[in-house]
Amino acid sequence: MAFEIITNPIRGVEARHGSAHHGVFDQGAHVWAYQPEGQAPVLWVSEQSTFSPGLPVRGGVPVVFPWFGAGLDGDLTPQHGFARTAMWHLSDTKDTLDRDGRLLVEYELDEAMTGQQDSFPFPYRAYLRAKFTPEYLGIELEVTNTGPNEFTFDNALHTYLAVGDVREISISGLDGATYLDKVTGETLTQSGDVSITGETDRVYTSTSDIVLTDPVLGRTLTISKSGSANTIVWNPWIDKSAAMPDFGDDEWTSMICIEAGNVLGSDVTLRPGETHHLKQRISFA
Ligand code: TA6
Repeated sequence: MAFEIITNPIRGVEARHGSAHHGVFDQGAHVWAYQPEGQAPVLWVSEQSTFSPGLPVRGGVPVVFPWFGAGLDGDLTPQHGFARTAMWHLSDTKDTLDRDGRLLVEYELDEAMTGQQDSFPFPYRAYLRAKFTPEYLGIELEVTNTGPNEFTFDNALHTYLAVGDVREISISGLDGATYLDKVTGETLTQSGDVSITGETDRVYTSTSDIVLTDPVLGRTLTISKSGSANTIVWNPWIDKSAAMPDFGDDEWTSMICIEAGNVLGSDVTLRPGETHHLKQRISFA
């Protein structure tokens, strides 16, 4: 068995095998490290991130549920829902790191664990499954309506990817997709590949695979997904980075968020007993 239960900085699962390094925090079922043997870290975590109970970790893959941002009407807190700061239960591990370099963890959350949130008074059961392999990181957020009434929710896997220099990357796969530009408020259509030349905060309507080309790291990642109507692309650039206490002023050059999700007008409605699966796979092209 190559994984261990850690408590520093906060409780979770951490695994090292050779130069491979993977980690998940119990808080938020928050995947924070994925680094297969011989690879540079794939996920980005701010050096200024807090690791305090109840505060979101800045980086890795925050789980956004049951609302995105402040919700469709802009009146919900905490930002991006309560799942990323809730204590999830580690319900399963499958560790074959010593044999084939693979580790699977499963976390569980339900309304009894987070308490009935005034803003989300519905019984549910959620699972977060993360599969660490030498070839890919697969993450799934599964939500089941265990109550008598239908409910509607947003979700997202708010993935922070490490890049050599965000000004040099290219993101393909969104050509022709419409997007909400949250910086200007405009709704536009993507033409060609996406490059990052300033604060970028876009919610695309797209189910396509994304290819992230990083000439500085000399790496190409493919980000595929299912159960996801949206792809969200975010880089805070200079001013927004400086305004966030848990984000180093110069760190914006080393990250890009490429997120799978169902947000804004693409929220998910589950009738009693129905289940939704949101999946994202990050693989080496
Ligand atoms: O997914 C992009 C976004 O919605 C941005 O607007 C920005 O707010 C980012 O999420 C980070 O949000 P957070 O609550 O983690 O600071």
